[in-house]
Amino acid sequence: ANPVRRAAKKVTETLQGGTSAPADGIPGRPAPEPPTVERPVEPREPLPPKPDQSGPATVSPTGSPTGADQARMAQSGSHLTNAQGTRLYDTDHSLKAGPRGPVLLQDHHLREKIMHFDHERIPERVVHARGAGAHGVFQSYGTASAVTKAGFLAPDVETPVFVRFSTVVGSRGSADTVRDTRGFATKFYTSEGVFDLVGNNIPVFFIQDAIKFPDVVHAAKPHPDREIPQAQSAHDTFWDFVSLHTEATHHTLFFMGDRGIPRSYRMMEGFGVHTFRLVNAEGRTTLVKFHWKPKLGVHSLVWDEAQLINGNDPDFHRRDLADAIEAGAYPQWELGIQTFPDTPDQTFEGIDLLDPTNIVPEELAPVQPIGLMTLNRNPSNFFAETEQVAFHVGHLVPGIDVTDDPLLAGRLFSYLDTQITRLGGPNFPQLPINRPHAPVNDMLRDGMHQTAVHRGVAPYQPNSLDGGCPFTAGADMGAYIETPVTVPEGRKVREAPESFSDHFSQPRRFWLSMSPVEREHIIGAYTFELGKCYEEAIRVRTLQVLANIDPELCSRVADGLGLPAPEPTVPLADVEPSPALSQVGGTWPVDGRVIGVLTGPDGDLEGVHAVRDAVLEAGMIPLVVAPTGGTVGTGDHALTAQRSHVTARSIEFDAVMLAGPPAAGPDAPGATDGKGAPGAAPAAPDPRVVQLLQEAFRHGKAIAAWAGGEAALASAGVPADAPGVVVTDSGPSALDQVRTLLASHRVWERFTSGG
Ligand code: HDD
Repeated sequence: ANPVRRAAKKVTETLQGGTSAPADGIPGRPAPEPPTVERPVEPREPLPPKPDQSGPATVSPTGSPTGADQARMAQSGSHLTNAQGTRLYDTDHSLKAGPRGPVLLQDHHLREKIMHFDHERIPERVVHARGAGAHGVFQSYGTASAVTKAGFLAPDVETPVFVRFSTVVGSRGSADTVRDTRGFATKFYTSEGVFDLVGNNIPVFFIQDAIKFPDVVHAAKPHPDREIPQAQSAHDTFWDFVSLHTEATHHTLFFMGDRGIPRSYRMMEGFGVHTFRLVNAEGRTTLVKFHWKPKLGVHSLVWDEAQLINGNDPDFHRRDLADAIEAGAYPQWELGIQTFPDTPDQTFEGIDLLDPTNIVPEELAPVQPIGLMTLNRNPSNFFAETEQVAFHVGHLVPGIDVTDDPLLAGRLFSYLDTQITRLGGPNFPQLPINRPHAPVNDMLRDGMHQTAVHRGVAPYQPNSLDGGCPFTAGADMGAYIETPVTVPEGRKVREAPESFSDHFSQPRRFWLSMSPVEREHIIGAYTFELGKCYEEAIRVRTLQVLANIDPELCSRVADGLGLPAPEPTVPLADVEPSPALSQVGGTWPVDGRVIGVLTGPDGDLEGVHAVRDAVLEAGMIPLVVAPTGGTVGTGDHALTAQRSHVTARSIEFDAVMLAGPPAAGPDAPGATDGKGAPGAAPAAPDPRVVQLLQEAFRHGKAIAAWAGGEAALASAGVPADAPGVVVTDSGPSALDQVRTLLASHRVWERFTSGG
């Protein structure tokens, strides 16, 4: 059906027909290109029509080229060609000496095609290999202008961005919803050059000094002998390391908490982690920490759900992000800063700002919003954009400078270095996704994969042969000038400052800030992870770490492991909780939430139509589940089922609604048509529906039933009067209550003992 393929086939047939030139061509010249065929963009049921997906934008909102033209050039013209632009008439058969004869070595098309294929894969990222990206725009509020001269943070400036979210430990093909930290890296294509904010969804890090990065990563990666487990921290080497290296305690506690299993990339915070130094137009400096706050709130999966997802839909987060953007439910984050005076000791309220295992509670230093990011376009090509994007903490713009955080210092080396292996040479900034939108006039030359054709004869400074060009700029012309901070004099030492040695006060603050249900999740996570370790010594040592955080945490995990709980070896820190760390207790927008509506031929299809329309109206996504695929019902109320009992699983839905009597199970009489035998007692619902309801209930999801749908609840052991279970007389009224429940993310009352 593809018109371009049809056109190509026509030319192929003409050539094979033996004429020396196509009928519409001039002998000796290639046939003219057929007119460009616009491919229709069809909306995908049940999502609303997608926005323009016609390809990468060639011009940014500021009018500068995005570099995307180049990407299109690789696909210009409508005829299939080889890499040199010569048209091909057949790409399905090798050149042979007769149809059954040997393949000829002279088949240059075969050799080129296989050679390129053999080299299609590049090394995956050594960490953060698995990820998903999206384009968007950052709108500055201008509120940061007092503390930074960065042009993109001036009032009303819009800057194109590309964001890549990732897991850390797993390989490129690993599952999305593993327990792990998530990367949150943003590339701002500013008019003063590229600024990368390479952060995570957790505000602290495992190590205080970059020299420990290979250690923590080797410990977290699969065991080197058998290369298992994939994308997991629940194994001996990880817990061996973090129990010995107690500065990892805070980060470990964070990702044993709910932030280790986010519901969606759209519902994660992002943190720059380190303290950065901002410089304003007068040269005054301010220390800051960067925060991304999702408009949808910070929400997580529950562990049982996360594990089911990894089997059922390993691409869950990737799909969720792309589907939401395609449906027009653009995710948004506010960028904010915590600001601290740039004092010589670089501490705030006794907290060492150079120690990346510390947070500064928001109650002590509120996060001040400085702009809004909206992700509104999916990548056109995963490899060219998401895989080839290269972030670097040293991609800075005037007004944003680094501090002496020793973790940041090592990163300033590592990110450039890794691209040489991963992207095959030093010219990765020329790849379309990495190209700055500001004019580039560097004196970097040659190297692997050089695509620029430089002019002039004097790529050196100073020169007279190229007229002295290009010229260096001063501060008034937007040059990047390092802040002339005073460096403390000292001896050369391999040591950490004394202030880096408290590894338990901040973890204790985190624990005390959690709600009861979040604490249950943390206890469950430690019990699971340590229960997967073979070495008892590692479990015992970790219990000692937990004893130094909190006795209840330690004793509950010890109970689960069947081990005695040790006494703390340090005095328990006297710290105030930080309520901002808890994810439970608020209400948030429901945009992009997925509602599964279960029905069958006997269901209230009119009601389902009304619910479906109202769900779409509310910016959410309805998925109709019926016994089989295809159409449910007949006449005006007929509906298309997006999922059948074979393809549906609870994990896809944030809430489940039952519209009418449940379809009978496969063993029930007359079950094939979804109806019970005439006159027979109501048949037991399909066991897959029962399972779906049980999972949704166990995972704290809203469940609603009307028009007889409630009959399935009893079979699933779901009490009709349980919290978050709605039984009502019409679909729209059921949806109203489901919306209210969804605003709190989950029915928290259901989690009395973990989940
Ligand atoms: Fe890193 C990738 C975030 C410490 C070395 N890191 C990488 C990515 C993120 C982070 C989000 C993926 C970027 C992408 O999507 O392409 N890394 C962090 C944070 C850290 C951190 C928030 C601590 C605050 N990283 C860190 C250290 C080192 C590295 C201490 C080395 C000394 N990180 C790398 C790397 C990666 C990387 C090896 C792998 C692929 C890449 O850089 O481009 O260079």
